[in-house]
Amino acid sequence: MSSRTRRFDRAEPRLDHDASLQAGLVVATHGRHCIVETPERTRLICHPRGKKSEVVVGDRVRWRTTGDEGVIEQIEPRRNLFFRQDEWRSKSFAANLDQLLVWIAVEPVFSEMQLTRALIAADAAGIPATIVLNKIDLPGADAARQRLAPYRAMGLAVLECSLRGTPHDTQALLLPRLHARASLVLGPSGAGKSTLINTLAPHARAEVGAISEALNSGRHTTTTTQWYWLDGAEGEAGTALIDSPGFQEFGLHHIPVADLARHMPDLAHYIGQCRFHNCTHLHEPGCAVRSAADAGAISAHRLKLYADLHAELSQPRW
Ligand SMILES: Nc1nc2c(ncn2[C@@H]2O[C@H](COP(=O)(O)OP(=O)(O)O)[C@@H](O)[C@H]2O)c(=O)[nH]1
Ligand SMILES: [Mg+2]
Ligand SMILES: [Zn+2]
Repeated sequence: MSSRTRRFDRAEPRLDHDASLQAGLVVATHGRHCIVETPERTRLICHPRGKKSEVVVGDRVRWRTTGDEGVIEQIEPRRNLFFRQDEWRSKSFAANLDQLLVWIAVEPVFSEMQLTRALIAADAAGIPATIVLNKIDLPGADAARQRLAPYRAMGLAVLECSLRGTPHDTQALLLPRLHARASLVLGPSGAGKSTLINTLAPHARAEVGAISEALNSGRHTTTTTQWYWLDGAEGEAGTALIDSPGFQEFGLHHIPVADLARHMPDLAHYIGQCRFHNCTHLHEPGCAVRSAADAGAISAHRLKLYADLHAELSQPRW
């Protein structure tokens, strides 16, 4: 897919090299401050230079010390950037990701629209996605599983787990998927994201807690994005989970409406077969996407999500 090679370097990183600068990884952001980790794994508070340069978790940066703190002078070019584009603002989640882990649960019942939005944004950013359905110990597990059937059928990895179950099973299931990758954990509040990080990275969580609390005025809910190394991952090429705060809205205004179907794999499979090359798959004759839906090969609900998103992205923004 051509979008896989597209780059989103919105912060316009500077490429010039300055030997007096030190390398670092942005592991948390708190408004204008961020926490940078050195290659030796020490962490310090840094400020980005200038008003425009926005650093995000996962950014590789070059920085210099000023007293106890640091100033970020350069952001290395990003391999990818996962962000949403709401009507009036763009919100970056994290950069340089190997995977999006969409973390949903049997309860609270997940929104398929939010799930679809996250998957479209990931595809547009060239980031592979895995869905994890948590809390399969609860009675609604079968219904949740059925709602996820179309996602499995379109080729996505859909895992199931219960963090209430034995931690060992969860680790055996998840660790091979996470190994040596940086995974952004994204999902609704209450789905078990904090429980996941407590299970897989209890040590990292405690460590990050102290420095973050100082910046975050002691709040315990996730209000900022945080990078966690998994325990025991040192020397193993680095397995990391990135926890992010919840969101109300997940705008896709950065996706051209004509590209929408291309980022939905179940629809994308048919788009080359429509009679018209610029088919919107809403009403044209000879539409292969709608025929596939009529034949049951695309779920009616997914086609409805597509139509709703198409309408949203077609609205003039001014
Ligand atoms: N029944 C059940 N409850 C779970 C499971 N995983 C997490 N929980 C509970 O779900 C609630 C929300 O979890 P939390 O990790 O705070 O969710 P977050 O908002 O996504 O960070 C907590 O009370 C957890 O104990 C699970 O697999 N099964
Ligand atoms: Mg949480
Ligand atoms: Zn069509």
